[in-house]
Amino acid sequence: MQKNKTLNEAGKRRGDKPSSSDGKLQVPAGGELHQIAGGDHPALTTNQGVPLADNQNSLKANPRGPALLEDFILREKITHFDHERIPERIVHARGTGVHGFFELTDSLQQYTTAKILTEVGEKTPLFTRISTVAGGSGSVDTPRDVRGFSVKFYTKEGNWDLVGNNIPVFFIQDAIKFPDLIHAVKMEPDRGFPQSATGHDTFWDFISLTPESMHMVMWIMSDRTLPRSLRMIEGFGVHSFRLINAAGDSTFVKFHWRPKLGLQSTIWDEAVKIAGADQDFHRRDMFEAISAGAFPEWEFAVQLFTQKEADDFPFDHLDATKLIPEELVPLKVIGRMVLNRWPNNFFAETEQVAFCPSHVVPGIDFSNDPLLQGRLFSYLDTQLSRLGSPNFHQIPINAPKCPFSNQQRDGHMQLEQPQGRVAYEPNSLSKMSPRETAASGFQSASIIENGAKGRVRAGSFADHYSQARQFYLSQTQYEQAHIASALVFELSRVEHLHVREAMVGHLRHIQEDLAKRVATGLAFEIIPDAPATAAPVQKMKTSPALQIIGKMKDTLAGRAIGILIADGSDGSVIKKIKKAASDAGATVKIIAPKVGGTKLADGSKLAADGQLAGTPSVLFDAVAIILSAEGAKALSLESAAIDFVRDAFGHLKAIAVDEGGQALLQKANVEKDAGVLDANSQDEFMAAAKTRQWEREKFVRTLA
Ligand code: HDE
Repeated sequence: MQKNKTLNEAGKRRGDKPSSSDGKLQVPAGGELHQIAGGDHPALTTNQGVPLADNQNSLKANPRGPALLEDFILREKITHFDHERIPERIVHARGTGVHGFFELTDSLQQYTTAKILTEVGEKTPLFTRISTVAGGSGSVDTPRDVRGFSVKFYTKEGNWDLVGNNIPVFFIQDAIKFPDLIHAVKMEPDRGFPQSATGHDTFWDFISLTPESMHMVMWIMSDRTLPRSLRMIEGFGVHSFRLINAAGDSTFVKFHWRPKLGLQSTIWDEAVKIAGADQDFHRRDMFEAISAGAFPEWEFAVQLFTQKEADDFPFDHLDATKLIPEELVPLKVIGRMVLNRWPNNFFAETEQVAFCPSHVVPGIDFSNDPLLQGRLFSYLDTQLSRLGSPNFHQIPINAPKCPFSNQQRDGHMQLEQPQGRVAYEPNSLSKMSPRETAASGFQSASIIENGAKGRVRAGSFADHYSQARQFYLSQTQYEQAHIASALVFELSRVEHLHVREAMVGHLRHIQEDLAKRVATGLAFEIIPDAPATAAPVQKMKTSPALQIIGKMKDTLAGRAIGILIADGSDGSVIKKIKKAASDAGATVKIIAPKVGGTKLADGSKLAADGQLAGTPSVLFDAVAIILSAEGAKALSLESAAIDFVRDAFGHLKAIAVDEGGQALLQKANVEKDAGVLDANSQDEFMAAAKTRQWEREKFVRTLA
């Protein structure tokens, strides 16, 4: 057989393999490519450091013969590959992680000794992971779902993990119900679907039998579970924690994250379509923002209250199905979080990061919330099975950035090589072994516990409807309609009539009109009976802080505008819109039938950012349709173009249109309203783009 010889130049191997490192490709008999080490390219080796001569071919008895077991290179590579996956998280499997820092702006010295909360101006490195709950790690970013909001602060006194959600309450009151809840929401075990969706029988069956979940149900049926961007969600520690000061006094605290870009959600029909258009919608948005230097930021705030104040609340703050309205205990902003660095490697960091609510630092302690108490066990336990070793704290993303040292030894994947013969404490043989820190070491709050031991749910946990009612009544009419419609949608997917009926029964305690709207949406002729309650439903003051619409910010920062063009479009109008949008902080993308270039009216060529068929308007917050008469005629024959306009209108977005573009609007049956604007009035378009055209909704869909 003819052999190809490579040159004996520096960095290349003499022998019978071809090379392309110098651009001179020599084709071997089989035609495969061999790239040779040299210059900045180091030698490719096995995990034992043995350089590889050939990474394209396994060892065979002859060129067309069987592979040989002796091929340790093939076996090492395939074995490693076979073991590349670790068990995904049983919940919160799909997540996006980013590095950043926390900066304290206001000291809590009066309440805590924790340095991270007392050293103003100090920047503490952190890693934040935002996740969905129900779907697997490869599921889409935009299901209707709670978002996990975990922050690992690498403080000078050890790691503090604040493992929260974007909703301030939870479904259940006691950790013993968590496996049931998660089994009910995840795909049904016999059929293996639905992936990442609450609209199925087992979820609503469990919920209908768990009245304590009704407050959370109001939140998950609201647009809070359909965020526009991970940069536009709030975060909550959910449980009450304790802060402990130098005198040993403790104060209760709830932790809050508030996004600088304000809150914004998509609407259901849009979220469904985004799932098809871009499965990674949120992860991509975060990646692009970090790459562009538009670093997302959140305010960090606390609600502080004493035991005495807690005793006067009309609910039990140890019950995770309750929140403390901001109007009752105002938020005190004490710092900010900025996310500014994408991980180097998704697996090493985002996948291997191990959050544990039990990771607290001196000055922070737990409350008796029974859900929190269960979590203090679960996370360490799950990390052992997920990461496979009690040494998971040595993985760089998990390792504290302050010195740490103890007498724990050995175990799978031990990376440390401790010196000396002492691995116990106390000892008198080592001059440098770690010892206790009496004054500044971790102390638990000194609390006197009394009462009878037993499996009992406290009577103070019995009110399941008052805060659900407060949440619903605090929403704008548009948000209430979305909640009612989401309930109709979800319950319409439930096959068992008795489950639908039971749910509507619960809604009667929350608000009679809500129950009626949902019953009508389900075509019930009789409204089902409400179940018995364990405690009367209280009338609580509405809390506007619970809205999304009230928390939207008047800004285009972090938002995206899409401009649809075709051959013959007016370049000057495109330019003006682009400038106005960029000046307002939005990103702008050009969409055209062909991505490589569109010939504008003046003969110049403009490359597009997205091809029309793959870039629907659901990916934007507002759109402009800039077309020549000819262009509009051509696009009128494209369903993607008609959907582009119709969806933008149906999703309540501002639309700027020039004379040519009007023809496409007509074809899409889009009539002019306050949100459909002349493309030459850029200021008006920018103002409308900052919000949704809520008034339009009644003309485009029937809401419950
Ligand atoms: Fe979790 N939860 N959870 N959870 N949780 C996990 O830990 C658990 C709860 C939350 O980005 C698991 O590492 C129990 C409330 C987030 O890696 C597991 C209970 C809140 C994340 C676990 C709860 C959360 C998790 C699975 C009821 C909001 C993702 C993988 C007592 C305050 C962390 C893992 C990340 C993950 C258990 C309830 C938030 C199994 C037993 C309430 C953000 O340990």
